[in-house]
Amino acid sequence: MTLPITEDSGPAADRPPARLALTGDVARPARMTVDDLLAWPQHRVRVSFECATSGTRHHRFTGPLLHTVLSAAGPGFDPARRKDRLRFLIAVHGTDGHRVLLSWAEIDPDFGRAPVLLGVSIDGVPLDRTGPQLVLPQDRCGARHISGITGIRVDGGYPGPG
Ligand SMILES: Nc1nc2c(c(=O)[nH]1)N[C@H]1C(S)=C(S)[C@@H](COP(=O)(O)O)O[C@H]1N2
Ligand SMILES: [Mo]
Repeated sequence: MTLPITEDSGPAADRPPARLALTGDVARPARMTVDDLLAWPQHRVRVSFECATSGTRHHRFTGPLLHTVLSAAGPGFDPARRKDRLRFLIAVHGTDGHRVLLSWAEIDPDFGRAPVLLGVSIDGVPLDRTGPQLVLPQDRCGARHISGITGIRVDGGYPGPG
């Protein structure tokens, strides 16, 4: 009797590559896969963070800088005027609805210089089916390390007071 050839049919193997929608005040909105994100210079980082529920966690990530990827999309500020960038927000959301807001200035090399990555692998495992993960080496808490990112929206229209 011939047994059927069983393929790797785990949930990850069945899924198509995850896509991330880059939208908002950018000249070139895009839908990107983890494969697309490999086109940028890759950084590697070890992070340790504390989780309120599961204690200290350690991970290795690789991926491009968030600032590099978003800059290439052409955010709607005048790059020559540093002050013009300060009203921009970056909203990042994951498949499960977990959401985080960053300011543009936080990751801008002229201001906060936070080396935030769009992780494309975690602990040596590619994230092409799960989607990229936000990596914030400067954070003590793990909560902003959003996994399964489905969307990033750049928003320069935050209304000021009055
Ligand atoms: N999409 C998504 N990412 C998330 C969360 C979440 O609820 N949804 N929780 C965060 C929290 S609170 C922590 S501490 C880390 C935990 O990561 P780890 O358990 O995989 O180390 O993931 C973060 N990323
Ligand atoms: Mo957490």
